[in-house]
Amino acid sequence: MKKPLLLAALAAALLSACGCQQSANPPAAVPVIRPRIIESLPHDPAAFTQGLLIDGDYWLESTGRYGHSELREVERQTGRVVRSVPLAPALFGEGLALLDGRLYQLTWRERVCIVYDRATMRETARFAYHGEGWGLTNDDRQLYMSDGSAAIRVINPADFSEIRRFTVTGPDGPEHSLNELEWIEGEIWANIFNSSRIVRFDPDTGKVLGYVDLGYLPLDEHAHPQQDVLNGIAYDHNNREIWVTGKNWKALYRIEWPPKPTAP
Ligand SMILES: [Ca+2]
Repeated sequence: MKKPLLLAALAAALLSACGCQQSANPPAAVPVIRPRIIESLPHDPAAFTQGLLIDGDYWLESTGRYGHSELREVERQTGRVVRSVPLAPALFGEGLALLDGRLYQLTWRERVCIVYDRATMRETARFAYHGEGWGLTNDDRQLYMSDGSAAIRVINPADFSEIRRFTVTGPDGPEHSLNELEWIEGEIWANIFNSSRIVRFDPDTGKVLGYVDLGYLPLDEHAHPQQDVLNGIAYDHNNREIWVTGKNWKALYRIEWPPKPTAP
């Protein structure tokens, strides 16, 4: 087979293997996937989710609002809060990351990152930073932080100094309002504030790799009067599962990953 034909066949096979539903707009170069929901688990509707990650059998969650912010360790299957650490009333909890046995919790406008020992959930340090704190994740070496703009800061976990920063840029320009973050298989996924979309981007360049549209989630089944926007992405490295939730949602949803081919 000649090379162009081989490449064309390869591309067709890859497209077929993806099988995810592609949107006609934006261009096919930036795919939009709408993965199926595989299962759901209970989520505390009093939890104003600002940071979420998975550690074995537990959700680790940072909740927001002044006077209500907490760091929580929650049993995944039942939603039972096993341990919680309240923040001072003047602190608004935001993004959360787990790196080398330490939990890093951002605050919204207070410019302080609280560090905890994962095992004891006791505070061990505080770091200052400039601007607002929104989302936080890591690649096992360094932290990645959002602040509500289109910028991502790469942070040294030893002293919270900024190593570099980049702008998340899609086909229509910078993607603003980047919120909760999750490192997933070499990409970063970010909630876009006030939308049902997640943007996937390259952590080296900030180039947008695709979008996840979750506007179809069956929220009516799990509606809560105080239910707020989609926010919260957690990846289970052991089982290759992706979970999402929202502020004050009654459920967490596992979305199909990797996307399977749809029926012809
Ligand atoms: Ca997360």
